[in-house]
Amino acid sequence: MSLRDISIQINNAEKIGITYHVSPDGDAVGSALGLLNGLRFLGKDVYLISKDIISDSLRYLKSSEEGDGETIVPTKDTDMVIVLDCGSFERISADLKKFKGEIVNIDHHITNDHYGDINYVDPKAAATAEIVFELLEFLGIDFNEKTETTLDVGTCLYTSIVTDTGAFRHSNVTFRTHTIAARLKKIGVNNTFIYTSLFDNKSFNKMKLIGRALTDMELLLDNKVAIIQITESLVKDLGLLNHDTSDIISFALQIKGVEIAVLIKEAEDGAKASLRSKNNFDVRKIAESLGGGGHIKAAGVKIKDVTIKQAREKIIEAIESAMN
Ligand SMILES: [Mn+2]
Repeated sequence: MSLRDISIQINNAEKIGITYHVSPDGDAVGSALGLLNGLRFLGKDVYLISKDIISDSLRYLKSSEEGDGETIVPTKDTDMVIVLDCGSFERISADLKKFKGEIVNIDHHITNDHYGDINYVDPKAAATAEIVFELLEFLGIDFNEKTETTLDVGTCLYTSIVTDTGAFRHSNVTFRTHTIAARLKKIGVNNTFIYTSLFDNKSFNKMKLIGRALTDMELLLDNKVAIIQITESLVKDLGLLNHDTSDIISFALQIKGVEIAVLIKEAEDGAKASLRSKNNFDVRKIAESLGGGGHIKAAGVKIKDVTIKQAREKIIEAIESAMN
């Protein structure tokens, strides 16, 4: 179904829930709140469904307080749920098992399994927010006009784009990405404020964790692979349970000659690993060989019932065989 047709379906819906993937990142939250605020401005009855509590670093987005982790099931009168930035039914931050209405799945993950009644998956979109921007235009939001609404919505969508493009540095950035960003800039979206809120906003202890993690980082396999390990005791020492580590792993990729960065985090029942690659090395394959998944340049895996040391051995082995 085309985006224009989807906009007509949305216009026909009476009550709409909007949700995203579990542990929502800046794209998930920005896309959802951008759509929510836009639809609300257009007079639609719309609300957020979220098992997750939206992280503090995204609280500057309008209506983010509605992501309080308390609305999990759609209300009885909901006839449509729009799921954004989520590749599979299992990963939705909502319980839709008993939902009888229409599920609209809008996403940019190439691995999306088309779980919706309506599916719109565009892997060329750097962020799901690019699709939401176009959808909102079809719905009647005029992004040429500077209003309180376009500014609020624009701040949400710009946040998504900055998040999923690594602040415009990744290879997923296209002409469309910059065009949308430029149009949002033109109506007054504050790129510096967004960047600062997202990245220059760390707690002192988070910075210490980065320091300790980097101190013990190792280079392996001809200095092409950087490995960072984070133990539970280190995280507990610094009072940083459930913190995000995506910014730590990106430091490892900044090293000259490093092709693959690995971050292994000790968990209660095993270890979680994130993998990133700088050029074209497919880390998704490595993650998949260990039971995980993701994208070519960013993937993850959870390995159960292992020590962090054993997890490290398994991952190195998998990388070694993938490199040969
Ligand atoms: Mn995304």
